[in-house]
Amino acid sequence: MRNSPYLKLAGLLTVLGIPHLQAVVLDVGSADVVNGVTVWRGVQNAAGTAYLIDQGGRNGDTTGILDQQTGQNVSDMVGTATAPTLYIGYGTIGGVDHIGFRMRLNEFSTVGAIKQVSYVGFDFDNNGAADMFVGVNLKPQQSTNWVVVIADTDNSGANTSPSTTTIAYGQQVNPLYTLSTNGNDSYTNYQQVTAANDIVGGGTMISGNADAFLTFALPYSAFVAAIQSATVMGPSFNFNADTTYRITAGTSQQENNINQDAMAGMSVAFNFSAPVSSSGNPIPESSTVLLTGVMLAPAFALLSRRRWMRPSARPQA
Ligand SMILES: [Ca+2]
Ligand SMILES: [Ca+2]
Ligand SMILES: [Ca+2]
Ligand SMILES: [Ca+2]
Repeated sequence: MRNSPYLKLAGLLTVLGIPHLQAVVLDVGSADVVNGVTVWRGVQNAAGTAYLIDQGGRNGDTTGILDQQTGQNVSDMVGTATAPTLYIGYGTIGGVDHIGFRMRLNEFSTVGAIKQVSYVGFDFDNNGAADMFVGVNLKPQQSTNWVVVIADTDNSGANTSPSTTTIAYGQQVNPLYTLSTNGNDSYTNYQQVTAANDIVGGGTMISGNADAFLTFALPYSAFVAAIQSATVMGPSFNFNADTTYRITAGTSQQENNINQDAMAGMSVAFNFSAPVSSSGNPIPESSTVLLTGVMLAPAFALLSRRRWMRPSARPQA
């Protein structure tokens, strides 16, 4: 095992400080588990004790089911103890590293019927304030044209709850990614939840009708560049594949806020996840191969330090 090609690669990447993602193809349309390997990992709650599932907050609702505020259950994020609301995935699309997200919505409909923006929010410095949002825009004028977006915050609001966001949609820190014209391609997917694609949740139908998986991915390099842009965390923020951060999610009728469903109440603090990282390490269902490789890589790297160091970094004899 110690001399396996994977460990050599992991050790090399560790020494060189290059982010290394799980070497799987990230299929946005795949089941959550494929051939026993978890592709889409259910994100855990802040305490790391269970899946992060949507919480209520409207009119005393505590279920998170049918709690969206504008009347469209296609925008109602839902989950149960065995069916996560939010998933994260890492891998390659077309040979390029991508990061992806999947959310479980209460009602499956046609792509054209969805008039929403679905956001994942990120707290990179763990201060309880969202620093950036990534999502899919399915606004009416774009209902057949899925746009994966990275939205900055303009820092004028607290961004600690859905009602205090200042999402600067017009100031994207990256260009819009117009990745699909039909909602189902290599980067975006919308499908009915079934037992076949919802291996962990068993095809649960929350509130009596079929649920939907909304899935999207974006280039990892664009994700990192946005984080390190001056308007989000700043170029000095050291982000790599092992940096941990917390995520949450929301749906909205507008690009610049969250007004339909949030992971908790609109006026209470964001319901963020347990720490995740782009290498997937903090998420328990990481594949054995990945975990083993990452855990052993530093030791291997130490043993092989001279061999794998860049020539310029080697101590001079
Ligand atoms: Ca909710
Ligand atoms: Ca909900
Ligand atoms: Ca349902
Ligand atoms: Ca923050």
